[in-house]
Parts: sequence; structure tokens; C-alpha cells
Amino acid sequence: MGLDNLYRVLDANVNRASEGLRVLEDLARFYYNDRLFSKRLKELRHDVRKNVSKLIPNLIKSRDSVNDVGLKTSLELDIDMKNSLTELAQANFKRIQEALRTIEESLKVLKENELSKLYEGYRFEVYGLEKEYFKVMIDKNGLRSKLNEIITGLYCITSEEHSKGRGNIEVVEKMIKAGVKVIQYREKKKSLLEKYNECLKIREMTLASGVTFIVNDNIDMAMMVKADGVHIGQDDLPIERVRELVGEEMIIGISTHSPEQAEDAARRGADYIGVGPLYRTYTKDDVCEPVGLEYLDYVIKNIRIPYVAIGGIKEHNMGEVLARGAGCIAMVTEIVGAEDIEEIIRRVKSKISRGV
Ligand code: 3NM
Repeated sequence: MGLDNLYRVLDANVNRASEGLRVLEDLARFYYNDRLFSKRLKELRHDVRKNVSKLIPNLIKSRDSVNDVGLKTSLELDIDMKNSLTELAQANFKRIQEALRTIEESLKVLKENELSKLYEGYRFEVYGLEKEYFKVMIDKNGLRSKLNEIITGLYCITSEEHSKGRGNIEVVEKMIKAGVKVIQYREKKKSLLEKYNECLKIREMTLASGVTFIVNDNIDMAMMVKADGVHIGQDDLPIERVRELVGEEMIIGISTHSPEQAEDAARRGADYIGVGPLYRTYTKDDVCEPVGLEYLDYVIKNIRIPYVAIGGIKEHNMGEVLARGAGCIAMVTEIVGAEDIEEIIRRVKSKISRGV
């Protein structure tokens, strides 16, 4: 027996890898509605096929599936039965990795060393995709489905300097009284100790009222007061490292200002993103130019994790944001700077629930 039969091995494994990729691609596309992930799987599937194309004449010659000694065994055994989507995805990732490994080794024997390296690279890409897949797609402890309920409606953020002389605690008290369900503590002007003491108090208040409490910037503080989440910016520590610190149970939100940043955040395990600034805002010192409503459209259409529309949103322009389909709106000055905080919250909440 010469090396010819190795082409049969290659042929079978290119098919195996492609089929596995196709199963995952279809799950991503039709089940999870994740266009980006499905696009990446599709590209990989094409690459896996395309790059052995120069060997194709040999492949076709060697195809002999009718006489495949494995077929009968496979049809008779039920070890392939899948009981859940997780198992189905896991099995297909393994299948792709094994097939790529076989391709890689066969190519070495065929002295196609460069090609073999390429397939080794694909295998490592699949390990990475597998990790992401289970993080983003499969909701192991229900946190992600809960997030869709948490990141919804009006998202309120503190800012004492815009609060007309009222303190953060007083403002938060009013927010809670008016029925806000998620509050972020954002305070740039105070000492760590002052912030810590305020966060401790707000944690108490939000726990008592069932409100989700998110701390801006200070990951250590979020952990110390046992907040529900932490919100970071593009220049803060990498999401993966923050996740290592805070664990799976704590929500991580990140501000994003472009489609690339939104995709990056979703891929790297953020739980939700801020989408803005949609309009000009003077509340944030280092804020960029307004990104425009088209960016919101992009996120609504393409990004699977929850998002919060933010930046310059007021009672008079919120209708435009809602009309684009946003389900969660963050406001800072419009709320904390209002004469009657509770009154404006009630009006804004009612507009959000009516979608106008
Ligand atoms: N983040 P206001 S804009 C805190 O685009 C914050 O990421 C933004 O304040 C972002 O509602 C912003 O008063 C400030 O315009 C929003």
C-alpha cells in the first residue's frame, strides 16, 4: 500500500471537519441568532476546504465511502446520541479538532509541512472558538438570560456634581423610590474612602429594594461591597483579567463606541455594553464625538449581549432612541439634574414602556 490511501484519510477528515463546522455554524446562525459567530465559523470552514484544494484531484480519486469499513459500525452504535445542545456542540468541536489533527499529521507524512502548520493553526483557532462558544452561547447558570431582564428600561447613573447640591445617597434614594431597577454608582471627584462608604450604603439600599447595583471603574470596590456588577471603559483593564478577578457571577459592562469595540466586548466575555455617546454630552470629561444612531442600529442588529444606549439622551430625544428599538436607556444629567427626580423618572419609565 502506497501513500495514496493517505489522501483518503485527508478527504474523510476535511469532510468531517467541514461538517462539524457546519453544524456549529447553523446553531449559531439559526438557533442563537449570532451572525458574527456564524460568519467566523463559515470562514473557517471555507479555509479548511480551500487550502487542500491543490490536493483535490487526489482526493476525488480516493473517495470511496461505499466501501468505508467504519460506516456500518457507526450506524450500529448509539454513542453518537446527543442529549442536549451543549453535548451536540461539544461533540462537534471535538470532531473538528480531531479531524484537523488527523489532517495535520497526514500532511506531514505527505511532506506538506507548510500546509500541515496551517492546519495546526486552524486547530488552535477551534480551541479558542470552543471556549468563546460556551461562554457566550450557552447559558450555564442562567446569568445571561437574567441579564436581559436586568439590562432593560431606565438605567440610572449617579453624578453628584450635576445633582443640584443633592448628595449621591439622596439621589439614589429617590431613584429607588421611583422604581428604577438598575443603578450605577459613578463618581469621579471623591476619594476612594468616600466612594467606598457611599457604595456600602447604596449596596444596603439596593439589596433591600431588589435593585441591581453596578459600580463604575473601581473593580476592587465593586468586589468589596459585593455589588452586582462593575462597569469599565475601553482604557481600563482587559475584560478577561477582570473576569478572573470578579468571577462568573458578577456582571461586567463595558462602554463601547464602535462596531469593532462592541464585537470585541462580546467576544471577550462582557455581559453587556454601553452604546454611545449617541448625542453630544458634557457629563463625561474624556468622551468622544457622538457616534450617531447608526451605531445603535448596528448593535441592535448584530450584537447578542444586552446593551444600554447612552450619551446625551433626554426626555425630548428619547423617542428617537426607542424608535430604533433600544430596550434600555441610560441617563445621567436628565435625571440627577432634574428639579423633581421622582417625577421625571416616572415619566421616562412610562415612555420607555410605551416605546415612545
Ligand atoms: N458614558 P448624559 S456617555 C457616562 O458614551 C457616560 O460611553 C458615555 O451622560 C459613553 O446622560 C456618558 O448626562 C455620559 O449625557 C452620559
